[in-house]
Amino acid sequence: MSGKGLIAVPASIAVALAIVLPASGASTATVVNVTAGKPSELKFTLSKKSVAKGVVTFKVTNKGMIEHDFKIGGKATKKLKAGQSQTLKVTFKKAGKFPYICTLPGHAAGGMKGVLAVK
Ligand SMILES: [Cu+2]
Repeated sequence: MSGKGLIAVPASIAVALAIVLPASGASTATVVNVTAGKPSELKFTLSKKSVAKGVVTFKVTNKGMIEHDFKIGGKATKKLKAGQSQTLKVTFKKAGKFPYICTLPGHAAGGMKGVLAVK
């Protein structure tokens, strides 16, 4: 009877672990931090210029003043307002060079694009 209160705490810890565990299930979890709107409004900064093939998680944050998105390998984030972020998971099955762009009108043409090497 007195143990009832003690059970509640471990249960909440178990829930927290369950959320964390699926990510570690992947053999190699590659994370690339993508900053949009920095160092200038129509630029991206990626934390890695090349990644190993497989599942890559892009953590995209808009640090600019206007809306941006991030598109690579046929997948794209929603339009992110200033300060917003979104995680995008993309599976690269083959090595190669994968261009990324911001799809908002004029942004890629203005320099908001680049190439990620997959090895
Ligand atoms: Cu943009």
